[in-house]
Amino acid sequence: GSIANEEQHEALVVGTGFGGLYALYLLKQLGLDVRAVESGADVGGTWYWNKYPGARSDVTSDTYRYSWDKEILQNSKWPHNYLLQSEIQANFQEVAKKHDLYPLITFNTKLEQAHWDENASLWKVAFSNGQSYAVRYLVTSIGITHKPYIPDIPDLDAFKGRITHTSQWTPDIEWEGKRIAVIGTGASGVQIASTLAEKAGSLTHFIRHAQYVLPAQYRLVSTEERKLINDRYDQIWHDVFASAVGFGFAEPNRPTLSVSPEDREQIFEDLWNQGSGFRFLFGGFSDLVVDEAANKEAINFIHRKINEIVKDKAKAEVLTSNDWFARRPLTDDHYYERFNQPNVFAHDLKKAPISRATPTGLQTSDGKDHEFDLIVFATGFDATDGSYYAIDFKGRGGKTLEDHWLGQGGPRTHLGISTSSFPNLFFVNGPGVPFANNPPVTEKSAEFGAELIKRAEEIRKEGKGTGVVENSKEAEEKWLQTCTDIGHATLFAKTGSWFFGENVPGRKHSPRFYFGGIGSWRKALSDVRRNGYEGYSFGEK
Ligand code: NA7
Repeated sequence: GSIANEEQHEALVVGTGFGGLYALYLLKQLGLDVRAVESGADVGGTWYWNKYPGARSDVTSDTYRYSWDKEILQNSKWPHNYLLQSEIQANFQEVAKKHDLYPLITFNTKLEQAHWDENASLWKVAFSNGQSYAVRYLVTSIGITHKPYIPDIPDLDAFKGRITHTSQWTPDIEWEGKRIAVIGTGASGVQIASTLAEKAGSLTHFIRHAQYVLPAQYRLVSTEERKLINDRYDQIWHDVFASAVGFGFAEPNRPTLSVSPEDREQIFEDLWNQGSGFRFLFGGFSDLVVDEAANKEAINFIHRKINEIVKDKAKAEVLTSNDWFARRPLTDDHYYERFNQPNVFAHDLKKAPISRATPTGLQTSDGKDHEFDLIVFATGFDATDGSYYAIDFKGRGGKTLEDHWLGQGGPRTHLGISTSSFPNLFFVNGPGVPFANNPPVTEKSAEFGAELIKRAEEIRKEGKGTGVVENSKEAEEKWLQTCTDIGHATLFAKTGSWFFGENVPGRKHSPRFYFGGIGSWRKALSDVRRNGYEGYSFGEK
């Protein structure tokens, strides 16, 4: 039944980052009565929250943006080859203003509950501000890295200094001249450690798994270069959407061992000088993430660089990884050289893990007390599907998403877009979308959801059925199998990370992404469309 303060709308979008803001625009264009809720105080999603010093994109400025607004694409200003957090945030604000999206968004408000009402064929949703809606369509774009993960450290409350997680950084945090601990060496940990080290009193990077960090080669983009990019934009996006990883650089079809050692060294050197971890991993050779011998060549090259840059051999050793170079590649211009400062330390957690916190810092298992004013957790997120478990979702028969996903070993979706038993629920960037440059993936993901909604509305209005959209169990099992098979053919599957849900203790190893690339995912989407939305039912009579 309906409750007193329940508002009726046709559709609700949850989240206003890359995916949500575009989904909101698309549903508004369809003429639906649509609203959005956003837990932050402004648009931007991940880029609204992650304001830590050094937060920036490591995808180049030309393709780390929307492709669909040609006017903004041509005119928005980006002086450098990478975007700072503030620049990305400004871009979101520009889009939201131009397309009149602000009036549709309720800020500082979380979706807390979403229950499917079988009789009414509506989602009954409740928010942290006490409001509730009944909506026919629910589109979630709640972020693949939203819910912070902070490991259990005994006695952490005893620490008298300041504690923060990278995604919870606020500008009032004093750090210049302070003694700082950074725990974690993912994209966030490397960026923040490199930036804080510049003006810290001292900085210790606590490293459990060292990583491979490639330079960014951050620089100004000249007017001529920008004009060339603007002129080529149609072609750039065409290539991005047909490619594997979608970053705008060419993806050569050249195995690493097909060239001579001298040529290989030169190619790696050129990639190093061009900048970007993504380019290094995907823009030089075709097989670095699938062939062990190829991967080893890349590893050896980077090890040589670390040894050239880092003068202190003991520090260099801690910074040197023994794992495959098959996690999310990292990018930073100054990370390794910071360790040449006498006040910057690399602590090997494999040798001496943190045993507990003390009022003045952290104690490691070798009995050493490390004193700090500030502890930064760069320990990542309960990523991808993790964002969903914070919300009380109930689908058909009261089934929870946690049951449906974790209860069966991991999330399963049809193409990353939807899941069975949860009708009229559309994920933007759900588990099972391609691992690739994120903005292009969110666009195609939002567009496919909007397309299914459009089709459902047609069927309902023509009286041909209820218009309730749901994918079959078989369809999602098949996609999960595809993601598993392709994932297991890569070294990503052998290198524990959030790509397979392994960063959160207790989770089973199961793919969170499709590693087959954007181009072939789009082909799968268009095959579904061509075959009358194969795998989907629309409540046809
Ligand atoms: P990531 O990539 O998940 O990195 C988390 C880091 O935290 C990683 O180095 C972990 O070490 C480390 N970690 C996690 N738990 C612990 C404990 N208990 N002790 C020590 N170290 C720990 O998160 P990010 O925020 O950097 O990046 C997430 C994505 O957001 C990123 O890829 C971007 O696309 C945006 P491990 O290597 O597992 O040993």
